[in-house]
Amino acid sequence: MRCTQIFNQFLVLSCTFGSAKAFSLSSPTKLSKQSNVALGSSAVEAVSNAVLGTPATAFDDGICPFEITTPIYYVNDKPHIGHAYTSTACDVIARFMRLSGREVFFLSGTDEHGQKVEQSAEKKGVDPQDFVDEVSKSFRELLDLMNISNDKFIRTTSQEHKESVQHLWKTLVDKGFIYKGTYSGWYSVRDECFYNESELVDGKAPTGAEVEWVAKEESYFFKLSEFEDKLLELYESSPDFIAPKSRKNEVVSFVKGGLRDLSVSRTSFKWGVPVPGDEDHVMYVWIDALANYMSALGYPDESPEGNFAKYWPASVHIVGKDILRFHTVYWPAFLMAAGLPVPKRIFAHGWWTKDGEKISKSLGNVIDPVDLVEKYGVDPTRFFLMSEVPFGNDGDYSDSSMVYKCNANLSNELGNICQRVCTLAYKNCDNAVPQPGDLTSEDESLLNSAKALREKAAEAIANQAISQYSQAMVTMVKEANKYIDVMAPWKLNKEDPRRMKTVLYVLLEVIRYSAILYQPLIPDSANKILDQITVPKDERTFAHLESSPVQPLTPMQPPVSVFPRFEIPGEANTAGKTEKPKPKKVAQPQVNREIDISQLDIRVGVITKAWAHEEADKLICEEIDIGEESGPRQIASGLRDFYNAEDLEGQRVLVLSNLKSRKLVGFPSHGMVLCASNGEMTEFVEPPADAAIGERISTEGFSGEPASENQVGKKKMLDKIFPDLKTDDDGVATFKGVPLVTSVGPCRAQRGMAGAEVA
Ligand code: ME8
Repeated sequence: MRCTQIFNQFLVLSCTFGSAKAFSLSSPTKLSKQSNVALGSSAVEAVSNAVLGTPATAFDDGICPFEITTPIYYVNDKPHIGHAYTSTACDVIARFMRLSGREVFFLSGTDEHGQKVEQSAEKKGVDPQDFVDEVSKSFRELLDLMNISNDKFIRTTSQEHKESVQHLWKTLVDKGFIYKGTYSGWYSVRDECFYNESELVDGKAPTGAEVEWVAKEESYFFKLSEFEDKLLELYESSPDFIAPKSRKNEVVSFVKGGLRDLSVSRTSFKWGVPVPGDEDHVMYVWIDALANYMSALGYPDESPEGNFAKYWPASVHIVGKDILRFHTVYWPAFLMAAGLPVPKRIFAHGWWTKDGEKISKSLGNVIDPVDLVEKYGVDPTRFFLMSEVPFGNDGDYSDSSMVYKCNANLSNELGNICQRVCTLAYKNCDNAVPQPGDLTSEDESLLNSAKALREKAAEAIANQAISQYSQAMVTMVKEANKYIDVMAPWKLNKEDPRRMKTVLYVLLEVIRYSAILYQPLIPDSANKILDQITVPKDERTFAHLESSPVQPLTPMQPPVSVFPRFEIPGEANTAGKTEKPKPKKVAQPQVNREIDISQLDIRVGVITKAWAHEEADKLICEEIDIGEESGPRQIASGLRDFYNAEDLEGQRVLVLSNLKSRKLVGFPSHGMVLCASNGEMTEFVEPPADAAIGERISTEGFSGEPASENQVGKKKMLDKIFPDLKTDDDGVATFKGVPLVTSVGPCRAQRGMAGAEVA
């Protein structure tokens, strides 16, 4: 009721103020139409740019300037999926923070010194500087490719960085934390890490890397042993310093196990930052590398107008779990020793494997992000990496999980709803955003879910729970898809065009909320959607969610498809399709073709209306949307003993569509709904919830165009095909034992009825 009133008020105001710049659907925030109108246009702008911030946490007040960093990557080899992963995760958080109105410094870069890099250059017979110049470029290209919005790319071979790290070194010397001694012990070049004898496993580093014995070498030491208690105190007083929480114990027990002073310089190779005043030594690569987080901000320039004063301490360093120790033990110890604040949080994410195996060159299973982007595009790759596993957990890459995820959540859900809504609005509302009427409780409920989305997403991002943010987005779009199935605006066009316009307007608003909030994850696609629904480019921040609704009567462009649908690995039926598949009406010649399920045209459908047949007591009459331009089909099914007609609206079904229309007790029925029956019970065979309406069902090994309606009847195809259609032990519908599938998974009897006949 309240919403309806405000909507009416909006309509009045839109007459008075022409474009009706801003209105609020029962907005709980201060950014309402009334306040904007009263404030005048410059104030409106100020309100739109207001800092919303993100939810305050124990480690971040939610409004201060925000430094986020990737690890700086070694340039011993070209980038792989792991580097794309960390960079994308940081990018999602950085973009989210910026859209929330926060000032962000997002840093990435390359770690170019050390023995590992020196050896790689030697192997190639190239001068180390030329070598690092070349490889560092490939990391910058990776960031461009993945659409990463970093504010700076730091290279540790740059002069500014070298001077900065030398200043840090001198500070540590001045404060009495560095002394000269001799070192002997185990060192792993691959890990660039010293190991105690007790840490070795079968003569190797605990990571599996080879180790070498460093015999009595002059070295500078950092007094790490003095920081045992201070570090434990830090972990105690800042319980959120190490995340996820499950990682904290391993760090605490490492520190409790006793810290020995750390060798921080080497004389046996040259590729590093020279130790000030003792140029026979180069600094240990980790002291050099960790300092990048401050050198990029201009450290040691601590002037109030500089970036160091503004952004340090960093809000969060995102790192792989392999380098947690360096970031949670050595780094805070160096900083405490130098009298500098420690970063607020270190988040260690998990590790990607491929088909269950560690990714490594020797196994030949390295995943090249360039290949992924070529095959799937930037946004689907970003979406998959960010949503497949909770951030912090390990993940396994396979092409099929990539395809299933992107087909389900992007193409079939987000892409599908945008295209359906934009097409309907464009075609039926004079190529423009429709003018809405009064809202119903269903409209309000959907709009309220959209309004609640920012808070949910922001809560997740504030805690680096990136997959939770993605899940909140996916859930919103699913809800919108349910709403459109139930509201069936395509039907309202004839029956109640005013209501159709309201439904489409509500959907456009929900798409606007979703696309604005989707920008951090899939920036290009989200902006394509916003272009289509006519959202001005300067009204796409989170402050505009409440202040700048879609403007009725704004001209729209002809809709275009945003997400491709990918072929399931090993199948060829849906390759490269970018549009919702449409049932084919024209049949192919059937010369000498064996009769099998491929001659049937089985489509994913949704029941949009159902009622009991007035005369036949077994029949339910249905209208079923199978994605046809002409609108839903009418079909009658003998289901009254098993279902109530009034419960069936929104039910997803499989429709056998290439059957001739025939009258069933006077009702023209065009097609058949597939069900599983065991003689006693009958239940629908359902497509996966994420399958696109109109998608054709396929069965591996049985491919081909469907037969014409005539041929299906004349050749009695159903009699030949139905005996081989059964559900398996899991209730999955099969033909000759091969599952009936959509691009997002198999079709199953509703309650899992096993061994049943399907017809
Ligand atoms: O460690 N799965 O650089 P690096 C997920 N230079 N993430 C992965 C991954 C995988 N299979 N492989 C790599 C270094 N990563 C140092 C860092 S920071 C001051 C110095 C990601 O090239 C992950 O984030 O080995 C890991 O921490 C980072 O790449 C390491 O990159």
